[in-house]
This record gives sequence, structure tokens and C-alpha cells, in this order.
Amino acid sequence: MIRRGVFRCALVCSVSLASLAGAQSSLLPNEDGYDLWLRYHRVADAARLREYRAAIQYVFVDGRSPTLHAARDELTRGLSGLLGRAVPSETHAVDATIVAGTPESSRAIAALGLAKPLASLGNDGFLIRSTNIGRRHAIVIAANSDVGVLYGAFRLLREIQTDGTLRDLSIADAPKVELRLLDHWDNLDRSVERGYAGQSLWEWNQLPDSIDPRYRDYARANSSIGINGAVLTNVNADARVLTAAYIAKVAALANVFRPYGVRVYLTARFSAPIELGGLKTADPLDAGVRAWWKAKADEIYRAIPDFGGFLVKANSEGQPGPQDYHRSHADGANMLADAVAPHHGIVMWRAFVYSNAVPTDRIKQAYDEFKPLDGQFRDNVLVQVKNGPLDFQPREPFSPLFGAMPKTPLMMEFQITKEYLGEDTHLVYLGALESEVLRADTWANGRGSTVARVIDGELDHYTHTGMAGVSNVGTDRNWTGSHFNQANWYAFGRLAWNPAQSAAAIADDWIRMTWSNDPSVVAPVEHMMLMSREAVVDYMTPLGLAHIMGTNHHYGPMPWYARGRPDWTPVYFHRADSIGIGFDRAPAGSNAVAQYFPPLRDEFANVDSTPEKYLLWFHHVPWTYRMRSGRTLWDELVHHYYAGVDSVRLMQGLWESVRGRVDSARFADVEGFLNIQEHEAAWWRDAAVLYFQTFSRMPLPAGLAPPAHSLAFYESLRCPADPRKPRCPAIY
Ligand code: BDP
Repeated sequence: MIRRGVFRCALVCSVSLASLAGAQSSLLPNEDGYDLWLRYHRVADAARLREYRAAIQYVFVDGRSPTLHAARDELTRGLSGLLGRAVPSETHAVDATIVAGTPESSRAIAALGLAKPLASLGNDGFLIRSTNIGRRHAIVIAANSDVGVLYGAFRLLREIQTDGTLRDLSIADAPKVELRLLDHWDNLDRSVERGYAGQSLWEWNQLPDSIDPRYRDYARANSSIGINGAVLTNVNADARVLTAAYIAKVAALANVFRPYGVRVYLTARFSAPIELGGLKTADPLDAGVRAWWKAKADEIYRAIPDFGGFLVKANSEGQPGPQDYHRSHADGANMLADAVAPHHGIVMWRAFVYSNAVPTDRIKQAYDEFKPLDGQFRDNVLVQVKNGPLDFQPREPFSPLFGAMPKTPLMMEFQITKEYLGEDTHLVYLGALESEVLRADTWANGRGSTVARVIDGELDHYTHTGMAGVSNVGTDRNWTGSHFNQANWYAFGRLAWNPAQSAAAIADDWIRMTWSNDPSVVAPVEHMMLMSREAVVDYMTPLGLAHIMGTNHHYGPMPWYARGRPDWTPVYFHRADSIGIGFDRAPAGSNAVAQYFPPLRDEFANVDSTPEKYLLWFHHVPWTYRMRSGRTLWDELVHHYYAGVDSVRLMQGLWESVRGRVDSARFADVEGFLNIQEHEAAWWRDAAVLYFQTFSRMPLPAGLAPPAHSLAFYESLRCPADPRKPRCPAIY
């Protein structure tokens, strides 16, 4: 017996000592990421747990509606997990320590006299207050609508998930943006354009009869961050989604999402009247076409009374549109807007357009096309503008359309899926990118006319406001292809709710909810996330370079690629030659700078006053140009490439420091992807530096180790033949 005991201890103890040496990873149950930031694990901090347990006994959500039931379920589920004991729901305010409802749904809430503070919070806002009901202490969640109560419930849970205090709660919050949407680029065959997280969530073949439980969790997750709409289908649209059979499927999804305040929208293929209706034309001024869309809208609204409306990509990249009939974008948008207006629907018309003719400067096209149309759109049209004038690059200046169309609601389009930023594997926190754009000053109405103030309607008093993010969600167990890509879904929602929030504060909340409240996890992970965006800019496209990734698949470096349509090739964008590098957009060049308001226009027009992060975006700069650091442009460029790889190594070190402080399954997933990122950052650096060196003919700055291989070697590399990156092998 004794000997067996000793033996057992020898084995077990040495194993646990070994893992303790690495840290205590074995103590934390492994997770697969499915629960996102809604894990609701028991609060680890003993003092906080005592405080929460003392403050919360019961939940009373006063009122009956699917949305209020969702709030009740979330509170009981979340609090039971967080407090580590059952927190039941009650039917009487007097026993409840959390009371939630609207003045209409709840006499207890109405009796609190909150009409005044609620008045300024709109439909979606909420109050959370510590108060007394009768002689009992209570936490009140009050809102003007049921969905406001649900948002408040998620917010209270967040306070606890992030170790906040419940003493003297006094929170009033409301979204600054009306439409906070995910755009799914999902096809009806369940492939996802630019999707790197598995297949589309929407099981079209099984709908409407079979409802995957994931739909509800998807809606919960969205609701928890304030997202209130989902465009279900790809902007490169398939008309079939507008057939009766598909409308029934869409209605089934809408039914699941509705309690969570998430409306469905669809992309409308402009030629649908021809393809589905058998008409001879899709001319937006044709009476038959207009009648067809009106009838189609009526049909959709009969099945889905709260259908949100249409998103349209027209006359861009081969999509049909009003210009096929010599009509303007406004004609097209207004025709659809008229069809949905009786049902209070909206049309989101994308400004991402460029013609089939190769332009002198592709980035000028959206502005040139849309600015003259300002004031010509119906009230229920929003023009959806990508954050930059090109296409979701690691860094672009903001699109000059922001601020330039005061009479047309412009909504923001970000891309959460990271098509150009390492797709599923590279860790890049987009909160930093998005808030950089939102905080940029357009100068449209003088200093302080930030993009955020354009988007939230403050600047031009838009009738509608909106922000869309191209979704990164798919059937992968962890939803987004990597654990850290979840942060980009999360941050998008939080910024859509309030574009002025800081990326760091959002990251802080996400880390606490997704990983741990342990300061020795929060600090290094936050550091890693906040540096990750600059890292990717450095190792891919520093100093204002853009679009030098592999044509079509957009993965990995291919600055030498020059085949096919010129404005899809890297050489079109970087313009490296023996003199220098960069795209001349100053007045003597394409004059794209003229699309910005003064004084930005003048700042960008001059090479010396252009911020260096945008230098090669606006100028063709000699290799020997003196940068602010005192280095030549060539040396500076190379330093950025090397710094990018060094940053990834630093990120690896930061992640290593949390080993054992987070569960080992997710830790290993992230560690593996950081290894990929490190290799690929070096691939980017070496390929770009060697290639650009063929033009600069200058040596590497002293002290930097030369690339391990020749340029020919890097040119021969292919992006990984990965089924998750389906376009990769196809190009060669
Ligand atoms: C580009 C994508 C392409 C999209 C297009 C768009 O490469 O797949 O269809 O944007 O936004 O970034 O319409």
C-alpha cells in the first residue's frame, strides 16, 4: 500500500510540479472559445465575490415579452455563474435585489419616478441605479423599451465580469449610432466571401424548419455589445434570396433574433427584376421595375414585419446597377427606398464603386461619383462608405467622403474579417484601427469635425446614422477563426454604440470577460493587443504603402506582381522605381489631396508636412529623402519592416508571460497562431525589403541581419494551400 502510495505520488507529484513550474495551467478548465465574452465563470476575487453575493439575491424582470424574458434568462444565467450559486428569478419586486423593466412594463419601475433621466436615453438607452424599493436595497435596470432593458442587463453583467463595484451604481448609457450592423458576406452555398472562420452560420438547406441553437447565441452575443442588425447575405448578391422560399428562411432567422433586438437585412441584387421577375429591364425609372420592387418589399414585410431593409453594391466590380441604364446611384437607391419606405425600411447604398475602366487613381472614384449626388437621396437612404478611400488596408487615411456629404447620411463600413491583415491567423486588434479613423479630424466644419461626429450625425444632423462591420463570424467552434479575432467583433460593437470610446478601455473589458481579471493577464494581453495593429502595418505596409499583398487572395507579400488589371496589382499602388517609391497624389500628381478639406488638403499636398504614416500614400518620395528621424527614406522603410517582426516577437513574449494564467487549450491555440504570425511577418519583411532594394540599390542599414534567402526564393513562395483561404492556390 505504502509503496503504491509513494509511487503514485512520485508520478502525480512530478507531473503537477512540472506543470506548476510552467504555471498552474492544469488548474484551469480548458475552453474552446464558444462562450465568447459571455463565459460567466465564478468571480475569482474573494472580496468582490462577497460584495456581489451580499448585493444580489434574486432577479425580478417585470413584464412579459420575449425580450424581457431574454433579459431575465441572461441575468439568472450570468449571475448564477458569476456568483457561483443559483440566482433565481422572482415574481415580486419586494423580494428582488435586481429589478428590471420599463415604466410601461413595471409598476415598480414606474413608481421610481425615472421619467426625467430616461427622457434623454432614447429607445435603446438604459439606467442602472442602486436604490431602495420598500425597505430593501435594490439594483434597478430601467429603460424606455424592452430592448433597452436587455442592454442594461448585459451592462450590469459586464460590471461584474470586469470586477466593477456595485456600490452606488449610477449608470446612464445610450448608443450614439442608430444602426449598428454586422454585414455578412455569406453566400447561399454557405461559403463566405473573405470569411476565414468556417462556413456561413446560416443553414439555408435546413431552414426554416430546423433552427440551429447557434442562431440564438449569435443574437445574444450581438445584443450584449449593442449590435442591432445583421445583413445576412453577401454584397455580391444572389437574387435567389428574394424568392418566397428564401424569404421564409430569412423570416425564421428573424424570429430567433427578434427578442435580442437584432433585425435582419438583405442584400438586393439590382438585376433581380430580370432574374426573378422575368422583366426585360432593371431600369430604376421603369414603372414595371418599380412595381416589382414594391411588390417584393410588401412580400418581405408580410413575412418579416420588422425587416430592416436592403444593402446594395451596384456598378462595382461587375455588379449590376443603375448605371447600366444610364441612371445615377441616387436613382437606383431612391427606387429601392420608395419600395421599403411604407414599411419604415432603409436602403444602405455602398460607395465602394469603381468602374471597369482603369482609372488614373482608383482611390478618387468613390468621392468623384458620390459627392455630386449629395442631397439627391431619399430620407431613408444611407450611403455606406468604407473607412478608407481604397479597401480595408492595414492603414489608410480616412475616406474624404466623410464630412463632404452634409445632406446625405453617411454610414461607416469597417471590415472585421481582416482580409488584408492576416485573415484568421494574425493577431491584430482592430479597435486601434477603427478608433484611429473615428478620431480623425475631417475639418469639414472646422477643427473637431471628427469622423465619429460625422457618423453619429452630430455634425450634419443626419436623419439616420449607422455603422457596419463586415463580419468575421462562421461555423468555427470559436466563431471567428481565432480567439483574438473575437475581440474585433466585440470592439466593433462597442465602437458602434459609442464611436468615442477608447480602444484600450474596450480591450480591457474584453480581456477581463474573455480571459481573466488577473492583472498579470490583463496588462500584458492589453499591451499585446494595442501594439498589434502598428506591428501589422510595419511588417506589411509601413509609411503609407498599400495593397502590396498577393493579388486576389490578399494573403502574403507580392509587391512584384504586375499581371492582370493594373489597379488590382501591387505595382500600381507602390510605384517603386529607381528614384523613389509611393503614389503621387499631390496637385501635380493625381491630386487626390484636393478631396480633403483645408488645412488637411495642404498638409497632405506637401511632402514635408504629410504625416509620415501616410507619406507614400500621398507622395512619390526619393529613396534618399531625409525623414524626421534623420534617416533616409530607404533606411526608415527597412527599419519599419524589421520593427514589425520585432513587435511580433515581443507579442510572443507577452503571451508567454500568461502561460498557466489562462487555460492551456486556448493558450496553445494562440501560441500556435503567434508562431505563424512571426514566420509570416518575417516572410513579409524579407520579401518586401529585397524587392524594394532592387529599386533603391542601397544597402541594409547597419546592424540589421540580412534576409535568409534571395528574392527569387520569396517570389517562389505561395500562400498556404489552406482550404480556409480558398483563393490562395487558385491564382497560380
Ligand atoms: C474587397 C473584397 C471583395 C469584396 C469587395 C467589396 O476583396 O471580395 O467584394 O471588397 O467590398 O475588399 O465589395
